[in-house]
Amino acid sequence: MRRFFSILLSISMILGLAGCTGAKPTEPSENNAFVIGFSQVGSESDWRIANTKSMTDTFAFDADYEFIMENARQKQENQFASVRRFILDGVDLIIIAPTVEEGWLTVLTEIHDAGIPVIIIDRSVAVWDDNLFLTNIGSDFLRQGNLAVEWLEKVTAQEAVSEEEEPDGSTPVSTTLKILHLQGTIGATAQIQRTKALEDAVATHEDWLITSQLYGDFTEAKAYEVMTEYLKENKDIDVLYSENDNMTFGAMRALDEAGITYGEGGDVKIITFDATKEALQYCLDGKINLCVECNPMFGPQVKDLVEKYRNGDTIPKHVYVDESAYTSKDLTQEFIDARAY
Ligand code: GZL
Repeated sequence: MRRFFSILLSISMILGLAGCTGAKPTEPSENNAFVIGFSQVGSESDWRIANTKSMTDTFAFDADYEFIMENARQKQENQFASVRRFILDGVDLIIIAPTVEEGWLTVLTEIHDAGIPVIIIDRSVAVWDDNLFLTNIGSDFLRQGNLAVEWLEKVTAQEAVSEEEEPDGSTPVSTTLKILHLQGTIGATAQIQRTKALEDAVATHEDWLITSQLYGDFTEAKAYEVMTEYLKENKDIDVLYSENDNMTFGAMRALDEAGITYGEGGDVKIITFDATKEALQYCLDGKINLCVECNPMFGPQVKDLVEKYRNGDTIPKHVYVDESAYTSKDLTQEFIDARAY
C-alpha cells in the first residue's frame, strides 16, 4: 500500500510540476520573474520526493520566481542535457542536485562562461575551482556515518560488558561483529561519506568485519533484489548498515522471507539513513535500531541563499543542514506524526 501512495505522490508531483517544468522561457519571463532552472537527481527515494516537494513548495508558487525543474532519473547525462537547455533558455540561476561527484567540470565551466550563477544542493561536486558555484547546501554525510558507528561502538561495548562471564565462569571468546553493508549510488557524496565512516571504523576495530558490500542504488527494489540473492548463501549477519531508508525497506522484506529477525531483540541490528517518517515508525516499533537523519526540507534555506545572491550579499561556500540520530528511546508517536517527511 505504501508503494502505491509513494507512486501516486511521485505522479502527482510530476503532474503538479508540469506547469513549472513545461515553461521554457525562450524570452525573458513575462512578469519579469527570476527564472530558476533546477536539475533534480530523480525520484528514487522517499527522501528525494520530500526534497522535491520542499523545493517546489518554496519556489514554484511564488510569483517572483519562474521554477523549471527537470528530473534526471538518476542519470548524470540527463542532468548535463537539462543544464545545457537552461543555458540556452537564458535562466537567471541554475540549481543542481548532482547524481555523482565526478564529471562536472566541463558543464560547470559552460554555465560559468554563460554568466549564470549555480547553487549545488544535497550532494557535492568534485571540482577544484569552487568559483564555479555560489554555494553547496546539504548534509554533512561523514558526520551522519560517524553518528552511526559511534552508536554501534556504544551498544556493542555495553553488550560485551553484559556478557563478561559465561555461566560456568569462563570468559566468552570475543566474536567477530559481522556487518552487511548496503551501499547507495556509487560516487554520490552520500554514499562516499557514509561508506568512509564505516570503513574507517572497521579499520580501527579488529573484531568488526564487513562481510559484503551490496549495491542498492538507494532504491527499495534493487536492495530487495541484492539482499535476496545474498541471503541464499549467507545468513550469519549481526548488523545491516544501509545507506538509505528505501534500501532498508527492501532489505527488511528479504530478511523476513529468509526467516531472519531484526531490530531490538532480533538477530540483526539495523542502521539506516534518512529518518523518513516510515523508518522512524519502524524504529519506534523496535524493527529498526538506529535512524540517522538526513534532512531534505531545506528549500527555504536555498531560497534564503538565492535572495542573498540577488541582494548582492556574501554567501558561505558551504551550508550544512541540522540533523540528528534516533533510537526508539528518542521517539514518540506524536513526534513522528508531526514530522514533515
Ligand atoms: C542524501 C541524498 C540521498 C538520500 C537518499 O542527501 O543524496 O539520496 O540519503 C537519496 O535517500 O536517494
